[in-house]
Amino acid sequence: MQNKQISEIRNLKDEQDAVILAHSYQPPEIQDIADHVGDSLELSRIAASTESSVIVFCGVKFMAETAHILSPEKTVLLPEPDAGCPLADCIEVPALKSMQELYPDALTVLYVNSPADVKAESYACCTSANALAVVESAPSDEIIFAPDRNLGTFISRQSDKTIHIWNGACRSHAIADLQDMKARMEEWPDAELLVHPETPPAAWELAHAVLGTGGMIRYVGESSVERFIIGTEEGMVYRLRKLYPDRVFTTGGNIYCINMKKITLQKISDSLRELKPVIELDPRTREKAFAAVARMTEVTG
Ligand code: CIZ
Repeated sequence: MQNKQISEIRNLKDEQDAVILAHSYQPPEIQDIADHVGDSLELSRIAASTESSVIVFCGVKFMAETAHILSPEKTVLLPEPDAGCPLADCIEVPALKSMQELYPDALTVLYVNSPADVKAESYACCTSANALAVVESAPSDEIIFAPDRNLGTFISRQSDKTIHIWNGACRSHAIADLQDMKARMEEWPDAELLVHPETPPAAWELAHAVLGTGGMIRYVGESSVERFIIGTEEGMVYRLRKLYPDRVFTTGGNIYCINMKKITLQKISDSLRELKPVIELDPRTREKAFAAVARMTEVTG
């Protein structure tokens, strides 16, 4: 059954001149069928430069919206329209505007995990891969960082700027199970624990390194350590195992995002056949958000 679905997707992809992008948190079979697997920053850059006329985005809604903002002339498909992001949902325009009124000299740096209309009110977006670099390159010593409080705190500890942090969090990472991380470390005392900056500061204290997913890939590649405990969404363990078959990886903290698991092979195939659901944004919002998203893609982490 799976083989039939895979060959159907490959045929439809050619017929529709499509490229399949998958986030590193996607399930194994989705990562395997994708043309590119990566983090938000890598996938945004590919979406901006691809020559394919259709982009099938296997991730969550804000990621597909970001691809649409960068490539409005392409058809961007999100095979499961209900794949949302509770972190993105925890910020809305009126509340951000109130914070901006409170700190009129601050520039807003917005984690890309956010709605398009909020991006439109921000100076620049960032991902975990380049958050510090975006904050440092913003032409103000005062920054509003939203919506992830843990990433904001992580950045503020490395920057001399005054950073006002929004009180939002990723539901999966913020409740990382520290006891599970400790138990894995006891089982594998020679292993290194890598955690995501969306996890709480107490997890950073246990960890050997605090990194976004792209940073984790680089870190493992440059390390001579054999075993790693991965404190981010569990899909990342599959990605790392594929990239580094000579190393050993396990999950740490039981971090699981239900929204990242909503896309299936069947949904990709239906989406390609029917060319829907298409991501559309109000053109004014899209155009206004472009500057903030483009700044994100220009800054290297
Ligand atoms: O930026 C991304 O893609 C996310 C959600 C996590 C990461 O660290 O790559």
